[in-house]
Amino acid sequence: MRVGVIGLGQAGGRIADLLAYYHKWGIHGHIAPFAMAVNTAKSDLMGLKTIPQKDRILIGQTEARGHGVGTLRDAGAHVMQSGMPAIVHTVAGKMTEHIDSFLVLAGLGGGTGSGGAPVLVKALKELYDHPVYVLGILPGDDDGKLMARNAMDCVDDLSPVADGILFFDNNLWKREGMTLAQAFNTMNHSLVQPLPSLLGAGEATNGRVGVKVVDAADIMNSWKGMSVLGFSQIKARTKKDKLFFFKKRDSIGELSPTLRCYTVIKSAVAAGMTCRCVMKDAGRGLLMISGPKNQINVEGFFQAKSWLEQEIDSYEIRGGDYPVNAVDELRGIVLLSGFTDLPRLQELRSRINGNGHSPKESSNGQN
Ligand SMILES: Nc1nc2c(ncn2[C@@H]2O[C@H](COP(=O)(O)OP(=O)(O)OP(=O)(O)O)[C@@H](O)[C@H]2O)c(=O)[nH]1
Ligand SMILES: [Mg+2]
Repeated sequence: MRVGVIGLGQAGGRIADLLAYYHKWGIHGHIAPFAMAVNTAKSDLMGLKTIPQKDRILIGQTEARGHGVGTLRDAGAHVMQSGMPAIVHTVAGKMTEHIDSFLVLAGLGGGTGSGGAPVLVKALKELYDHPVYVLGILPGDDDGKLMARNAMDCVDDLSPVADGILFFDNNLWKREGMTLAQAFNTMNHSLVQPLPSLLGAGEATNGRVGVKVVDAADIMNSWKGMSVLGFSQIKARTKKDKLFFFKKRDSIGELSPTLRCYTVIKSAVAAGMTCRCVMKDAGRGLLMISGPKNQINVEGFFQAKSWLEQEIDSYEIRGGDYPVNAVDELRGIVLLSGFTDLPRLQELRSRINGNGHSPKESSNGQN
């Protein structure tokens, strides 16, 4: 699925820039024909590396004077509205490229991204027939109540207008012992890494067509409402591994091809979700295995699919394989979608209401 990427605010701009980088240098073909960044802070735009200068749009210069809107959502919404002619002009200039949908990226806790995302999504929906998806970053506990409130208000505003919202929870992915810049960088890579495998599946070119192809329509039909994404990878068995069969192998290395494919999907759900969820509340799902063609095992794929069917209690599961011979990992991707609520959203809601306790969850927090 080819997406037109628009990153808003600091977090949105950085993640859009990274996605543009993966598009430019990755092996997954044409996934993001264009990427733009929109911000009220000039320095954030200047710090980007891949998005071309002309596609970095500074809005609200009269109000924010290039310094951001200081976590004020209303101000973010206002400047997005007044900056819309410039944004629409740039988007219109990009539409000669074929895209299947828009992907709007934003930190939901700040002012520019949080206030601006619903305004932009509405405008894109009015102007184009393409679905509009949002990748929203949820604030961590350290970000405080104002950001929690902004995020919840943003989710309320986005839910009726966006086709799908994919959540990434900073609280779940933060790692201790790093500077903030390192932590953001690591989180952004964790978030962006699975996207080319997910989006690239339908864009496979000669020689890379799977046994069961996932196309843009499959992704669109699977990505509806609130969603989370799971990702895991295990090293594929190379010819060298097979040659040195007497070498001590780790437990993953000993798995049969069927079990390896099954395991990579289960691990994506168990350890690699962008945001915790209650699995059985998902309305639909999409699973994908990508990696060297000779390592993708159809039986393993179908076993993983029927496991997922049982876990999410829905027959609406799509999926397929995506052969990529240039990598030496087997990758499992699981998109769970159609949630009406998520444990982290409940947590943020109770933080705003002064109750710091987490809602009741299952033991591992995933299902
Ligand atoms: N994962 C991730 N989160 C980020 C990054 N930068 C900021 N955040 C988070 O995003 C939220 C704040 O959003 P920002 O994008 O900084 O805010 P903004 O949209 O620029 O809005 P203003 O600065 O208020 O104008 C907080 O939860 C931050 O922790 C980043 O690069 N990666
Ligand atoms: Mg900012």
